[in-house]
Amino acid sequence: MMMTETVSLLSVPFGYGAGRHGSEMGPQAIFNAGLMRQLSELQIPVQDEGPLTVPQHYNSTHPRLKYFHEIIELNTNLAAKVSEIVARNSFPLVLGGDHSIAIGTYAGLAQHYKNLGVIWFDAHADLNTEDSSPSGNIHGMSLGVGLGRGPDLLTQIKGAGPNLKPENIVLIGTRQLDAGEKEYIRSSGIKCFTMHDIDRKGMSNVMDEAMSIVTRGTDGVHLSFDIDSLDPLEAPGTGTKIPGGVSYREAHFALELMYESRKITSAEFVEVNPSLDAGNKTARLTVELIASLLGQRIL
Ligand code: Z70
Ligand code: MN
Ligand code: MN
Ligand code: MN
Repeated sequence: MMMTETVSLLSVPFGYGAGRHGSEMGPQAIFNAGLMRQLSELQIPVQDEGPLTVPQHYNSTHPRLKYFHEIIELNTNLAAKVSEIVARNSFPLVLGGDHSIAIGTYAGLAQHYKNLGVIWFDAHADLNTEDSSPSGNIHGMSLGVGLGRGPDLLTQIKGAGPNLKPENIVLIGTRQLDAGEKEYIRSSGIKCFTMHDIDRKGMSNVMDEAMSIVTRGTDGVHLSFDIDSLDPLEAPGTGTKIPGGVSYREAHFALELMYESRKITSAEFVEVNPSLDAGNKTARLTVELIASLLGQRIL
């Protein structure tokens, strides 16, 4: 939380963009893990916006894009809500839900920020198109939509047009890319800090470079944090566990650096799936990570 006073918590209990069920229970798990207590310890004024109303399952289907219509409806509503939060100068903190909800979040942000920087913490790049997707799961396409990939999605979700610019985006924690995504990253110039880069440079240097990219010529910085960026040993409660991820300490450090920068203007935490968790470990971790972003210090 950096430029505004109040944090607006927006729960999005929606999981149709993921390949497995359960991420729709993420917000409840994060609340159960003590989110409100943590925020009150930090003495941050919080406005609980309550859970966003999510669409019923439609009968109509799209041949390639799973739950296409539900995702359009959800993200249209989410964009309106996020825009309203920014309009009253509050900091939007969106709790997913699967990563397809990023479409609605940045669609709402785009109504206020003309040059949004985006930090995308994720094992994946979420840059697939209808054609390059191996799964048809829209959470694997959500960053691409903001860049003008996936024309169907684009035209139908208000505000979700090609509002993001490749030079304003950094990926961090990447370790599983599909062929079409690799090609797009190389040709578009999106900065991608893979696990290899984190090992080689250290998280401190990676974050320095990342912050300088997302703040250059931008008017806001959104953090989109997929919990599967962490190593599955730390965060087992997520739908796609990819070994070799960001460590507990690296993640906390990165979020502390983002707090110190005072540049982050919105955030979302997604892909917590309590039905796959060990107890509520991953949700508790998410609460602690949110606390680091919002200024919690050891001393
Ligand atoms: C793969 C796809 C993905 C999250 C899985 C996986 C995408 N690239 N994203 N889990 N969060 O199906 O497009
Ligand atoms: Mn605490
Ligand atoms: Mn993701
Ligand atoms: Mn992911």
